[in-house]
Amino acid sequence: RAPALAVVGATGAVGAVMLDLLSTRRDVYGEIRLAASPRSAGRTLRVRGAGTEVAALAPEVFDGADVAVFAVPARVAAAWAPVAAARGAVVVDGSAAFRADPGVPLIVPEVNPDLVRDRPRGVLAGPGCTTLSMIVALGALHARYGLRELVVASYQAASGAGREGAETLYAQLEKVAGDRALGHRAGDVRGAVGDLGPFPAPLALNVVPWTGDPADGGWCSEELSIRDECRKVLGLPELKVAATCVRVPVVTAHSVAVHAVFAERVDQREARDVLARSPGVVLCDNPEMLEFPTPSDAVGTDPTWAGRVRRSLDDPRALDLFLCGDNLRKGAALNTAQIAELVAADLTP
Ligand code: 2RA
Repeated sequence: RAPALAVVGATGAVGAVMLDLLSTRRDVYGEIRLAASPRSAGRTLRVRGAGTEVAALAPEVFDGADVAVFAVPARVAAAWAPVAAARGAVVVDGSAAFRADPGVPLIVPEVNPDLVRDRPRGVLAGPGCTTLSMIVALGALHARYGLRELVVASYQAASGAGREGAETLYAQLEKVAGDRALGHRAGDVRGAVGDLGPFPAPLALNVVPWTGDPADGGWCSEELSIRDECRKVLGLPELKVAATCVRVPVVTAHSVAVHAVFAERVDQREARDVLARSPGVVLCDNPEMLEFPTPSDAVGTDPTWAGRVRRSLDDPRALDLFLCGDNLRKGAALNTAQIAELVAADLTP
């Protein structure tokens, strides 16, 4: 029989994208059951064209499920993934709960698909949305040139901080829209936007060099996560990574400016070809025509968009490039769905 799937967190923002993906990608599942917190349970959502009632999250949800995808906050995943695994489901978790766990492979299907068979705890994880905005392109370049060092600056969208993040940006934009008196004196935007929501500074008419929580040495947690996740996915535990994370007034789709140093000399045309030929990457790099990726063009799409590919002027082994990807699709639901499809294929005789 085709594998049965449980979707945990079906009513959230990432869960909604997951249901859309399940309804539009190749159908590899038998039964699909939906679960969410008791507060959201009881609703009927459409998946594969059929109304499906959302059950309250409980151990029985996983009975008979072969695969369980989790689109929930890390604390919920930490509590419930072991329950699902104990009942026989292979868990695919999109949260941060297990990313650093040495017993849990961190999977990006375009980069390290074979690791899905190595699941000692019955749990697989995907990286965070910022790593996922760049890792497919970087994995392809690494396979050709051998990655040695990364210096990256992120331009992260408000929805990376959840629905509250996107709502806060919209509310702030409404307050400042059309006011030409703003943006000339220190603090005038801060005074105008009102509630900062999940951000430490105004996001409208501004950029904020901080995402996540404080970490040692002045880093923010997202910067350390990017380092850890790139190392783990690429299997490069010594990779040098310096990240600066910045929140920008974009609703959805993260961007990353990358300086990547390789073991070998790079060639601009060949690097573009490598990216253009890589599944999951679209090359959009026509500088003469001022064509390059932007988040407002990448939003709602599946691939990583790559452009501004240049050989560094001062290092023939280094490339500079600009990448964009939808943080709710490849950055969350799509990567989880792709991993689950690999598991389903592995479970299907
Ligand atoms: C964000 N939490 O804040 C996401 C990144 N993983 O954009």
